[in-house]
Amino acid sequence: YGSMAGLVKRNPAFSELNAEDIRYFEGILGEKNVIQDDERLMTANTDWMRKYKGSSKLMLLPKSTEEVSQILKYCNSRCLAVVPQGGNTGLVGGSVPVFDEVIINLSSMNNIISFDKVSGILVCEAGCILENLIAFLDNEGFIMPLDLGAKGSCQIGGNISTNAGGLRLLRYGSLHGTVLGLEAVLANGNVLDILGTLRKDNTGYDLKHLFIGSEGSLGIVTKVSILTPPKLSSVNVAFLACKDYDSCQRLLQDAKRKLGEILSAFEFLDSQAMDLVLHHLEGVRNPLPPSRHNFYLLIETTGSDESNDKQKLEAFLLRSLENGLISDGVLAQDINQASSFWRIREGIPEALLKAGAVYKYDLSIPVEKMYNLVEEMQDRLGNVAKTVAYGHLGDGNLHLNVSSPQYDDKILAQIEPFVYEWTSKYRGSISAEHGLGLMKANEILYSKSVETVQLMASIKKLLDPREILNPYKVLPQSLISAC
Ligand code: FAD
Ligand code: 2HG
Ligand code: ZN
Repeated sequence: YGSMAGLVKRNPAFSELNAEDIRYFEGILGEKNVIQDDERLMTANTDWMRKYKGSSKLMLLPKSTEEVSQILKYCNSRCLAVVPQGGNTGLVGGSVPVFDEVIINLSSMNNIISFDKVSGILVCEAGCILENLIAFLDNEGFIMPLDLGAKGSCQIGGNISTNAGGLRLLRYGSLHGTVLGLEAVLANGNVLDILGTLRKDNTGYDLKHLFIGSEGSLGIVTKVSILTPPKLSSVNVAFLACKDYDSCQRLLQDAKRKLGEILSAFEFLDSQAMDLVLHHLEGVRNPLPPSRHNFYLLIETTGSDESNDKQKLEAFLLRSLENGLISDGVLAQDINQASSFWRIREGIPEALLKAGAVYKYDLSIPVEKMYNLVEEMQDRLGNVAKTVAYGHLGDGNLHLNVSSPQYDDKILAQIEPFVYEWTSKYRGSISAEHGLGLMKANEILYSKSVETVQLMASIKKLLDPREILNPYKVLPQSLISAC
């Protein structure tokens, strides 16, 4: 598998599931929402990369906050460990059990509760699939403030629990800004109602932030209130080629200045990422005339003045061609062409999966240093594995993937701890947007001080004293005490 599950030991303080537990859950949820079927369990036990695999014998599908509360209250009293699960698209082994933890999947809690057209505030249940929310809002003339390649499966509760970044963060900011409130069920079953719909509320500590990005380790998010921007009429997408990384950086600086308020995405991929997509994804082709380019950029603008916005982008592209920052480029002529450009960028994780084994690193690094790491990594790996680099350049977020036909400990030893040490040296983050999960629970000290991690552990202890919520994830094993 190439995962770290083998390095963790089951906490013996956790109880094992028995027939009486099953009867209790069937009593509160109804038989059809208590899943013991092998095939469904196999899917729920396995992560998107097929790299992390648990052996849970039970998945529960609650339909209401009250049911989540009853489940947790019971699990806490029995010391049964649980894994909150959304769309199971997480990339750090956080959404599947490590051992026999009970899976609590939120997919049946998928109702939209309210939408206020004046303020743009959407309130919904945590199990709503992101793409369904996007479609609902489109009908109302609004958009979600976040978008990501996994939108067809990921849930808003999962997005919030991972503090997902994605393709629009550059324009609309992180979920810490756009989530206005939420409802969460604590380990002991208590329901915390902080489902505010206010832009401004300074009455004491803003506790919703604890649940944004805590990866199911502090509570189960059941409802969400989120601020959505209006859908603007003019969206333009350009796909560009650059000869070197320095040009990509300079273009980013120019784009921020010259495109200003209409800039809505600035994504990059290197030639290895492009080759992979063209090779593995059906129907995807390079929109630029055949020629070898080292880097590609996808720039999107979103505004309200069709002719002005387009003119602005065209003038920017022309200038960039003239001053040599881009070596080629194409502007999408219609919505289908725009989607085909996005398909190239969003399809990279899928193409990597098809190529074989993949080691994923999701790093925040100062933009000017970012590609040095990729080059140093490729030098270390020689020809035993390939680096594939892409990401949200506009946010300083590099997705460094190492691709090889099979998982191999020798390759892993070339990558880690080098990648974490390098990131730490530049005061970067070893998890820009995917979280720590199981993969990086023991690596947190590369990005956070001992005092900070100790405070996190105290907060965990306060909210989940028996540590039943998503054990072995997020915080180092050494801080996880027995129940
Ligand atoms: P899951 O994978 O089910 O769970 C993720 C974590 O959240 C787990 O720790 C789980 O325990 C916890 N969790 C889930 N639901 C709840 C809940 N209701 N309450 C409490 N805890 C919960 N991520 C980005 O940030 N940016 C991207 O651009 C991006 N692109 C992606 C593209 C692809 C193709 C794929 C496969 C993944 C991508 N991801 C990206 C990662 C992933 O999609 C996100 O982390 C997403 O937010 C996870 O949502 P989910 O519903 O699938 O959660
Ligand atoms: C993306 O931006 C996702 O495409 C996935 O965050 C990144 O697969 C990855 O490394
Ligand atoms: Zn990403």
